[in-house]
Amino acid sequence: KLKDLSPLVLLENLENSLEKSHFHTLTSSTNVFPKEKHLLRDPQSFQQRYGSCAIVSSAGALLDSDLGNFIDGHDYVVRFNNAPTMGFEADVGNKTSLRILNSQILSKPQFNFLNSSLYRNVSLLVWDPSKYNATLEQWACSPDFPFVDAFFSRRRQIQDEDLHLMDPRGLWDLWDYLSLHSPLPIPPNPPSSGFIGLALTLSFCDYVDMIEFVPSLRMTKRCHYYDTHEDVGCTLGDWHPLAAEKLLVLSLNPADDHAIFVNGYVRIPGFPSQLQ
Ligand code: NCC
Repeated sequence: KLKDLSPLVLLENLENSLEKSHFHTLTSSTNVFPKEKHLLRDPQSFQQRYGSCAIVSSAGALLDSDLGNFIDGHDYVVRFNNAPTMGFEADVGNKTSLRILNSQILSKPQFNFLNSSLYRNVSLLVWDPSKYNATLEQWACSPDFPFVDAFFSRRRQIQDEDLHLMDPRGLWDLWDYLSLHSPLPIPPNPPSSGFIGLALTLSFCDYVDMIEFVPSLRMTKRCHYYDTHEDVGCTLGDWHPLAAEKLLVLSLNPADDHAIFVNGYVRIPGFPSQLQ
């Protein structure tokens, strides 16, 4: 159980369970979209190594954090969905290397996926949940949100873009790891974009700072730093197994309480075998 495992063992277990899993992006060797398979590209950007990486949660607690310079000082910065930087630079910085997008961003016109500057000149990683144990073919026939046309028409339009799609079975491999290491049963839904980002970056970063993922003393009912909507479910979890993700991240982190609860970040070393 979680409380008996050291941060290093938890991290090794995560690395080992992802190594043998489907936790990667779909490439042109995947036959699931036969007409478009040539449009799926190898994710070379995820094969490069970085020293310091920052994952910027979208939490309301980022407001008034003054963490912008700290975040921008990292070599690689991950953000999520439609979280803006413009107007919030002092608290969240403005550097973006990768944006992780759930499939709602591609499916709902309000997010303006094809035209918004939020999704330009950065690497993009899209995910859409499948049913547990569904095959790739079953998922491709009925994805959770109808994002597929937008994905491939953008690949056609902007050919040199670093745009990738997660294998949805990998999300459940990550869920299995979470479930196995959680003291209580977890909701039967895939992990949040934040936890997907952590699992991805641990394989190519020396260390990963997760900003306001484990809530600091600035915790607020506000869902996002960029809008006024209040919902504690955003921080504690309603659909995603977010509470279990946060407990696990806290257990992986060797940083001191001041860094976590006053400064607002946890620091997790990259996967052990990558650092040798
Ligand atoms: O809210 P969301 O997440 O875009 O946040 C990105 C990641 O930041 C972390 N977070 C966010 C808010 C908060 N108070 N605390 C946090 O720790 C989480 O790790 C989260 O993953 C998502 O994961 O993709 C999610 O997306 C939203 C929504 O689809 C997008 O923001 C677009 O509007 C989901 N909300 C709804 O569907 C209503 C959310 O459940 C998960």
